[in-house]
Amino acid sequence: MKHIDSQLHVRGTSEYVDDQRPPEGMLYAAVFGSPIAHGNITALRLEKAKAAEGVRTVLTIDDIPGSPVLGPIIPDELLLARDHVAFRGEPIVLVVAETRVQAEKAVALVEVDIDPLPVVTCPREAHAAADFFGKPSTYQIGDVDAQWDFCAHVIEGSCDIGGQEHVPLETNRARALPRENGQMTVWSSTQSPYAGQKAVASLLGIAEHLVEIDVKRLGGGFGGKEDQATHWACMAALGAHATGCPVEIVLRRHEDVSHTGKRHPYLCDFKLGLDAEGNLLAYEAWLYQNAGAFADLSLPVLERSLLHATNAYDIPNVRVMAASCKTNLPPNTAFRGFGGPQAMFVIESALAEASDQIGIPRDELQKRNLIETGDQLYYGQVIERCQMQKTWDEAGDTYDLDEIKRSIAAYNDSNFSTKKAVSVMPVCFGISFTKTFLNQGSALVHVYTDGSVAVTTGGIEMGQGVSTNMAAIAARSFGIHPDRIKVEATNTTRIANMSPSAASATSDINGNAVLLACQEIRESIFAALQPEMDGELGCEGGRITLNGNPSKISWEEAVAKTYLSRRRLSAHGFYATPGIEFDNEKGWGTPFAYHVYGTCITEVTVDCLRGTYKVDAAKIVHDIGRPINPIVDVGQVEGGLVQGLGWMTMEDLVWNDEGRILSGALSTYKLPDIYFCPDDLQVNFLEPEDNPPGPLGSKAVGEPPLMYGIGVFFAIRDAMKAFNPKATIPYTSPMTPERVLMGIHQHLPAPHENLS
Ligand code: LUZ
Ligand code: MOS
Repeated sequence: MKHIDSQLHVRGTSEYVDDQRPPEGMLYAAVFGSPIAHGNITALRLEKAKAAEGVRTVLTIDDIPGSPVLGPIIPDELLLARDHVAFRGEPIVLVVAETRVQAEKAVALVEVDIDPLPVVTCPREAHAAADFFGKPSTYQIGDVDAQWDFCAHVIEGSCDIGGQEHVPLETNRARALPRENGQMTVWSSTQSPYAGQKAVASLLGIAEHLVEIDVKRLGGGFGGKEDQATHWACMAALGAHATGCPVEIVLRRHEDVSHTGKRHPYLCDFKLGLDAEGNLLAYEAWLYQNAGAFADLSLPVLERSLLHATNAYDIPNVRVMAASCKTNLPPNTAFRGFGGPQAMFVIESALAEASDQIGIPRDELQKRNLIETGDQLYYGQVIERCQMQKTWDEAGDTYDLDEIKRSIAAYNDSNFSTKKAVSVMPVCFGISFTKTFLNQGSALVHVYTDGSVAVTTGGIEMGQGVSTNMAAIAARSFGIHPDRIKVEATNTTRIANMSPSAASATSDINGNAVLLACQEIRESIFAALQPEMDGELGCEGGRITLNGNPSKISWEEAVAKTYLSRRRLSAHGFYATPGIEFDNEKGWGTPFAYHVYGTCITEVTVDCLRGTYKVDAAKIVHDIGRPINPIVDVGQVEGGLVQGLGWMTMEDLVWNDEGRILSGALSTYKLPDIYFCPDDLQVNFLEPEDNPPGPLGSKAVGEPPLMYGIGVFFAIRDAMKAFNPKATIPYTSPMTPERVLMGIHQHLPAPHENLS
């Protein structure tokens, strides 16, 4: 079964927020953002903007009828700044005009005076000033301090990890339509319709049931629309409220980059203790998160970092300390992996450093310390059904790692200016929202009397294929062809209080809710048939089965009979993930329903004269449980990998000391494209095995593959060392070609010395 949107996408007929025919009289909004990163607003002059052609209204915080306050965890943000700005691009004024260009021209006429304040862009500086969101926290097990004396090797170092811009094809946008009795309908490109509903209601000072958020699909989210799509839904709703007309706002790429947050950059320190054989005894890490100007989701992101500090390794003594540091960058936010990737980069760096200093190959250190079933992680969870070693061994065997190493060694012996290297990257990623209460979801299933089916869930289709999965689940439950199922837009009037589509858990939570709803309808149908059909009933191949054998009754006949006997053909399913509990303060419990495992072998060639590189191969063995749809899953694995490769190599967010982004356009912020993708990209799944918490035994797939991309950093690093063994290469990402060149050519031997 293909992705159900694939035909629409290829033909360009899939509908997004601004593809619907504009309602009559629709106006367009644009935002004026702060021209500097930090300061106090002393004057705001709007006359010229108000007088500009086509302008209907120019709005400030004083025009907000309800509460201007936003913030999912800490209510510290204003939709429009009042007297203080904390990042460059922070929205101050909303202009509503008859066309988008008129609104943008009027924005350019807004005048503001701001008394500048000192700009902080470095989290260590914020840390020194104790300028935090929340308070720094520590998760630990064992006694790290008591271990160092017993370690044969104690390794220390630091990492400087770059952020990442989400770059969804569809930038942030929303369209709001005022309705009778003060009601507001908003079409929003959001991963979190309920967050949008709540925020619009509070902004307008009305009850939540008066606000309807509708989402057909997104052109990509990647976490960037988990919380920060809310702002644009609010902007559209504010404009619509003020004018009484429908209002749309669509950000241009450069606006999207400057008004919204990104993946968090982190600065980190690590200390790793090993015995003489390379067994890990103790690990300590300090994570300084660059949170940006407002809290947004930084604290839950930091929590996920705290829960992924040892990646796939069993370490008996662990202490991880983390602080969310306030800086004058746009508020950084959710991004595929949600803090996990940064923490994993740190432990992989520590292992690379240990390998350099001790002389044991990195993959030997990794393999020796992989987690196993029954190991207790440092936050209390005991690992069940561990597939870590299995994916590692299968990757090594399937792709013949030994042969790869031999041929790379031979290549490097006979080539001077280009060098090859291979890395192995294990991934262990926890599935569930770390805020336990978010692990709930609902589905509404209708069966019409012709046997066609409509499914609504709280899951957002953002390209990842959740709709395809929902259709497959309902189709399997009713034993009918998936083309009999329509997956409806996600809408807050059909599904209440939904969690964001995030944490890789969307198919799990919503798919289980679909199963429960379908089960209720099946029981209703079976009850209608039971008087005449005595035995075990089921649905398969478009028919009702009796004791496992096809009966004469088709699905359509059974549905018609159920209707005529006045039994239900609609049901609402509610699912809450069982068996999880976590004390966020103590950092102890069982936060995850399960973990996803996998191993990626990455091969690179580095041109050591130019600093450029090529990813020759990425070969993955991934644990997927019993897949609902292997095509969708392979797509997620490949996409996650490439997004991770981009994060580690070319996606370079550069800020100047004034907090201005210097790589804020696609001309300066380089994304991986089809040419950058590994020539040889292979994805194999482990032999299917039921994952009890997943719908139909499946496992979540959205985020874990991103972290396979981390392997490329260490492969490039090894190739650099093959060229210049004396190079000291810092654990600074992304590993751009410039960094490769600078790294290789430090400590280069003088020309008369023999390089080898
Ligand atoms: N969002 C969230 C997430 O609110 N909580 C999480 O634990 C999470 N994890 C990954 C991605 N988004
Ligand atoms: Mo996310 S990082 O919105 O799962």
